[in-house]
Amino acid sequence: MTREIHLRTCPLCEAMCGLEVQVEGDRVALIRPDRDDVWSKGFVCPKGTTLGHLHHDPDRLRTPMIRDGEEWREATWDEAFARCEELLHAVMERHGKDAVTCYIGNPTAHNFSLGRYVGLFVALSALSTLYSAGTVDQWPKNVSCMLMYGNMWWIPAPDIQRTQYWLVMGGNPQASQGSLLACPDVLGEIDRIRERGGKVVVVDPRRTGTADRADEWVPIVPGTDAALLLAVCHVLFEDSLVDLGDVAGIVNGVDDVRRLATEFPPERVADTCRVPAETIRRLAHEIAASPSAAVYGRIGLCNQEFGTLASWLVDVVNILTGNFDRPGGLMFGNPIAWGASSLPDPQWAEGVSFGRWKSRVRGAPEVLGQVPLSCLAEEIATPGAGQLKALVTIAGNPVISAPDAGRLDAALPNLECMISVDNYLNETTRHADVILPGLSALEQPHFDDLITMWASRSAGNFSPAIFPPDRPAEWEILTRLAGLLAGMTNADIDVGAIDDGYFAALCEMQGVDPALVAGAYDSRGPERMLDLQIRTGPFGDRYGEHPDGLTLQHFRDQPHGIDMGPMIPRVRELLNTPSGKIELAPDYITADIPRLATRLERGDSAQLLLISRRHVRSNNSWMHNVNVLMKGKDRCTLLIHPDDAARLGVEDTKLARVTSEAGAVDVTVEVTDEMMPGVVSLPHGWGHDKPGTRLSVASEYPGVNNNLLAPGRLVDVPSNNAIVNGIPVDVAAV
Ligand SMILES: Nc1nc2c(c(=O)[nH]1)N[C@H]1C(S)=C(S)[C@@H](COP(=O)(O)OP(=O)(O)OC[C@H]3O[C@@H](n4cnc5c(=O)[nH]c(N)nc54)[C@H](O)[C@@H]3O)O[C@H]1N2
Ligand SMILES: Nc1nc2c(c(=O)[nH]1)N[C@H]1C(S)=C(S)[C@@H](COP(=O)(O)OP(=O)(O)OC[C@H]3O[C@@H](n4cnc5c(=O)[nH]c(N)nc54)[C@H](O)[C@@H]3O)O[C@H]1N2
Ligand code: SF4
Ligand SMILES: [Mo]
Repeated sequence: MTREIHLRTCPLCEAMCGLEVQVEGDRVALIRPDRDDVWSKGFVCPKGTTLGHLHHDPDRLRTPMIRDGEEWREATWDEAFARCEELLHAVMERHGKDAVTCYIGNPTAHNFSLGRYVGLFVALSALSTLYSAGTVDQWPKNVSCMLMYGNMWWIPAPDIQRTQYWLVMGGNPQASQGSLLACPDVLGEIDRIRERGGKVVVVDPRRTGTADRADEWVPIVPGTDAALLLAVCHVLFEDSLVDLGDVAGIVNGVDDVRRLATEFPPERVADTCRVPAETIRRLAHEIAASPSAAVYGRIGLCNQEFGTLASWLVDVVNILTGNFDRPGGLMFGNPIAWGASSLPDPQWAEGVSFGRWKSRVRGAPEVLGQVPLSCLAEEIATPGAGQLKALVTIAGNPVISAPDAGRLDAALPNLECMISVDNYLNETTRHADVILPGLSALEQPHFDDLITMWASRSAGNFSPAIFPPDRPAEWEILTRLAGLLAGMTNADIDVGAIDDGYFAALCEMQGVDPALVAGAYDSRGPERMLDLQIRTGPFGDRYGEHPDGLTLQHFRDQPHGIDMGPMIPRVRELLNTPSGKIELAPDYITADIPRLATRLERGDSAQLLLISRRHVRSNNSWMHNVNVLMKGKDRCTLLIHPDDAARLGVEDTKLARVTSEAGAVDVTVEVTDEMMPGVVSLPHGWGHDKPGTRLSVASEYPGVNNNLLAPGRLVDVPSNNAIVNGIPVDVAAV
């Protein structure tokens, strides 16, 4: 049989690797890296080569599913949407619209149509609350970027391809491939930094695979990075190492940071962080002395007790040392196709404020429009006016990924209506009334959107669908669901007309007359939107105004992608704060420093502290159904230092019980000196032992869900982000 070759970008993570997909008939025969991809140049990880397994996975849903008592039946799309209308409208009539909410999960950021249409869904559905994986992920960084630069999604990333010094805090690209830092082959970049005489330091409670590739590993007590970074600022001021460089004229609040940092000399924080004061002093001097340096923090700095302070201080150190908005420092991406998230958000037209409303049950004030994900369970389970009765999940598995996962799992059956837009019948969607499956990665086009906002280069690559589907794409599903939530009936909803309205609004935001460009298209949906994103982006043709500029057609013609060069200084163009300057010391954030000071008084935990980890062969909770990724030794183990293991009498390869105030799990122990004493680690994304799922491979390797241990009440106060790192636990032999 002849083999067709298709080139496409892997949509699974922020590395955006170029793949060569070899197809025989309707089967994927082989996937290997595309060595000529302008961005990834042949880099790939084991997950990327399994897109064919995902596509052919017999467990993957291809037909809508409707619950019939305890049974499921396959349904037509018309039947499924009719059932959605019936259920949603019944809840809205009986309990009002405030009884309906949605949960938006991580793959939304990676999916061609979900990423571009989730904004339409949110605007049109006009739900009063929504939950997302954001508050178990990067919400602290969203808060700090919103207040410092004026847009929550312009997140500056380390320019690791040009830096001479990289300080990695709470990130493990060896597993994750980099996050809020889009660059292929991050470990290769670490080697290259070192080859050109630079230095890489990893601050992490665990000696990770990334730390092994770096020059130095600095173990730190979970949740104490903000104290360490404030002490770094202290040293920068004390030793006259502050030099803002190019951004000197556009920064407010340097004196405020100086004043605040005075209170945090390294000697004051050293015991709490368990990092020697001289190490902190040396790090500050190394950052300041290097020709260029980039401090970077990721999930370990967000999902922790002082996530906002830590995320903010990462940027502060870069700014104070002149490593901001210049090559080799922290820089903003310059996407070829502007991301939907970079558009001005009408809710902030009058400026940003917090706590505009509070959650009903625990009274959590909203932050950037969301309350903690852990509120969802109690809002469903607690009777009274305003109780949630209907939930729409979009590409999310919160029964695994949300703190206090056991409570959410127990609460979901109380709903009168649950609709899931998802490709699997899994731990979460087993509670749904209707499941509306999306397309596989190979059934839809691809061109990254959000992620390019922090990409190391202005590169782009368009992937047409390999197996054109015979069913709706997710943008159509979302648009129809949003129409139903807006009170329309299926008969009233004209998905195409709604999309035309959306497209026209986007054109107007870009200063393009929709009537003039309408003729350029004979199709609707995200592909049309992508062409607009490219043509009105920084390199675009603006529909003929710049005849040499780019259009989507250029990417169709160049299947290995187009690279328009490295990051460039952009802060002056992007700044959107009321003052027009970088706000180095936003009051909202610095008001949290007293809480950090209290932490310094608290002393060491008598209990062990549990942190999470990732593995290169897992992807959050949903790729454990790919058999080729599951071979090899058990990865869902409790990592524990030999001294702790000996003290507690737990043994390698034997079971231990891990107990927190939220719950307990029994898990296999792995004794290793890669953990610092006093800290234990479990991977996140496991716990596939629930009945009623359709995950034939994953259920053979269930593992345990570490979010059964994460108490939902624990949040980083200014951001509402979950604390899933640094959870006090007891460990005992079973
Ligand atoms: N303890 C602990 N908890 C954590 C974390 C941690 O480190 N530790 N990390 C947190 C982080 S950073 C994140 S992002 C969240 C993730 O939390 P979630 O987003 O809730 O979880 P995922 O495991 O990514 O689940 C993705 C879901 O989308 C479905 N899916 C996959 N691809 C598609 C698609 O293309 N279309 C549709 N419609 N569905 C699709 C899958 O079947 C699955 O149900 O977990 C968070 N929770
Ligand atoms: N293979 C794979 N890739 C992924 C994912 C996946 O599940 N699998 N998930 C994707 C998603 S949704 C995300 S958000 C990114 C996350 O990307 P990363 O942030 O790189 O994620 P992790 O690999 O979990 O690394 C987090 C590190 O933080 C450390 N840590 C924990 N607590 C603390 C602390 O208090 N302080 C410090 N300094 N360090 C701490 C942990 O030991 C761990 O090494 O990865 C993405 N990429
Ligand atoms: S690193 Fe792996 S999962 Fe991420 S884009 Fe590349 S191949 Fe895909
Ligand atoms: Mo994430």
